Amino acid sequence: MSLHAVNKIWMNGSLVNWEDAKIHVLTHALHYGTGVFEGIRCYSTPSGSAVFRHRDHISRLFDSAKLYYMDIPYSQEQIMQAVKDTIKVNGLDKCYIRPIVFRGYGEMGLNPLNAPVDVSIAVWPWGAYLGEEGLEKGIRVKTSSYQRIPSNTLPSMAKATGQYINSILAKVETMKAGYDEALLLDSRGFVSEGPGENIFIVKDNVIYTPPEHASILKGITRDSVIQIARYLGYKVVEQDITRASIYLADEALFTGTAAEITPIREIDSYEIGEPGKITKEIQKVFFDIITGRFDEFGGWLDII
Ligand code: PPE
Repeated sequence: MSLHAVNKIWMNGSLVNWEDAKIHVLTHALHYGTGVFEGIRCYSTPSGSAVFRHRDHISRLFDSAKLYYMDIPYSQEQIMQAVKDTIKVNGLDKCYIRPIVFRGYGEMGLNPLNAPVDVSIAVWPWGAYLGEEGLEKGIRVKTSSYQRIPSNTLPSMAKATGQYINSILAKVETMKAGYDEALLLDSRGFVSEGPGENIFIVKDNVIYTPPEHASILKGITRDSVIQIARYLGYKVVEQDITRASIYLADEALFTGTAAEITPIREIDSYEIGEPGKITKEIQKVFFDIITGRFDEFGGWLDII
């Protein structure tokens, strides 16, 4: 990812130069992981650049902040406007957007409540998260020996910076074992999600995905795929999924803002195969929606 292609970053209400977007080493969030963030994509459409499911992402950012006792000193509308301003000032027609709300400099120790709440928004060009070839041909996934953090330990609904060290351990472990991406099980041993993606499987033309209680982040792409699949006439079931049923799936795919819709062609030592019919159908509709060529879900695009 070419971060330096970008000139300006929004920080606490103003657009600052790239090289000035700095924080102190005694920033609370650096020491204790007390930050919450979003990953959003902006796509190029015939009506101009459009932020995908903008309101839903910003509203999840506010929910994550609430779970970590942070009051964001801006309204959702102000943050949405700031996102648009940041994209425009950098002259990008499509990009990845990373808003972050974090406990800043001013107080150390485990009580974060007196540390300031800082907000910044950066954008940068970010291509296929798991590679162009992955999007087309599917990726190889391995179940991690690390479990997804149970939701009575950390709220999986929150997209908090500190929670991502769990994802990072799983990701590095599986990369070092020669795979493209990890799959995490929940503390009960059921399938949860990838380090930065939700998972779906297809069996006998029915689509399955783990429920909220399987310690997942409730992905916005996950929700989009559920809605698209139902629109296409498929049955989608949110239920606990065992390891074995993943191995025996007809099709499997990861969803996420960064990963978009990435087919899975192998899990552990089991072959799932080339991207299947339903995966390809959903992928096509998704890519038509985000590029403004599918009116049915046009409301998901916030033209800037
Ligand atoms: N689960 C996790 C743990 C997760 O981080 C993401 C997004 C998802 C599911 C999918 O959620 P959604 O983007 O709303 O469909 N992961 C973000 C961060 C990736 C990164 O490497 O950084 C993302 O895709 O932007």
